[in-house]
Amino acid sequence: MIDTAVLKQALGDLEEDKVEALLGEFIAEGPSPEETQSVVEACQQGMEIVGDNFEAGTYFVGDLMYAAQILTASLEKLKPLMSAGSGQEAKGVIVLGTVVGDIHDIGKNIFKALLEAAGFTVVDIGIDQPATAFVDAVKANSPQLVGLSGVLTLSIASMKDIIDALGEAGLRDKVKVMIGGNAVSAETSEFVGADYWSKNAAASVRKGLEYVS
Ligand code: B12
Repeated sequence: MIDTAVLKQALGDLEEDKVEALLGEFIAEGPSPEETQSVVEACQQGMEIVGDNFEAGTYFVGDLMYAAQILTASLEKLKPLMSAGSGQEAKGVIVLGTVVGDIHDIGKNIFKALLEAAGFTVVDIGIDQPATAFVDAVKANSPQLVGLSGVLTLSIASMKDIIDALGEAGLRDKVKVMIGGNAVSAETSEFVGADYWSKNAAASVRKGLEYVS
C-alpha cells in the first residue's frame, strides 16, 4: 500500500521520478475509488508544500509550472480509477469554470472528470471567465448547477461578482452555486452567497448528485 506521506513530500520536493514510481506501484495494486481519492488528496497536500515554498521564496514560478506538470501527468493516470458514481444515465447539467483573474485549472479539471464519471453533462467554459460568460452559459444550457473554481484570494471577489450577476439576470434561484478551490472556506462561501463550498472534488460530486436528485 502506498505511503501517502511519502508521496505528498515527493511532490512537494518536485521529485518527478519518485512520484511516478510510487503511483506506478499503487496503480498496479488495482486500488478502489476511495483509495485513489486519498492519493489525490495527498497530491493536493503536496501542492500546498509547493505553494508554501513559493511563498517563502525558495521556489519560483518555474517550480510552480513544473509541479503543475507533474501533477497533471499523475492525475491523468489516476482519473480512470476515480469514478464517483454509476456514470450510466444522464444525471444533470453543470456550468463550470475558473473565475476571472484566475488561470488555475488543475482542480477544476479533476472536479470535471469526476462529474462526468458520475453522469453529469459538464459545460466547461474554461479559465479566467467573467460574470457575463457564466450568465450567458446558464441562459444557453439551463443547468441545475453552477460551479465556480478559484485558488487565488482575489478569486473570491470574482465569485461574488458572478453570483451577483446571476441574481441581476434573474437566474440565481434557478441554480445551486457550488464554489471550490484553495481560496474557499465557510466564511468566503457566506460572503459570496454560494450554496455549497468544498476543497474535495469527490465530496462535491456527491453533493451535486444530491442537488439534482
Ligand atoms: C500549480 C500552481 C500554479 C500553476 C497553475 C497551472 C494550472 N494549469 O492550473 C501556474 C504556474 C500557472 C500558477 C500561476 C500562478 N500562481 Co499558482 N499555484 C499553483 C499551486 C502550487 C497548486 C494549485 C493546484 O493545482 N492545486 C491542486 C488542486 C488539485 O487543488 P485545488 O485547485 O484546490 O482543487 C481541488 C479542490 O479545491 C476541488 N475543486 C477545485 N475546483 C473546484 C470547483 C468546484 C465548483 C468545486 C465544488 C470543487 C473544486 O477539487 C480539486 C480536487 O479535490 C498553488 C498552491 C496551492 N496550495 O494551491 C499555487 C497558488 C494558488 N498560486 C499562487 C500564485 C501567487 C500564482 C501566480 C500569481 C504566480 C505569479 N507570480 O505569476 C500565478 C497566477 C496566475 C493567475 N492569474 O491565475 C498562490 C496564490 C496566493 C493567493 N493567496 O492568492 C498559491 C496559493 C501559491 C502560494 N502559496 O503562494 N500557479
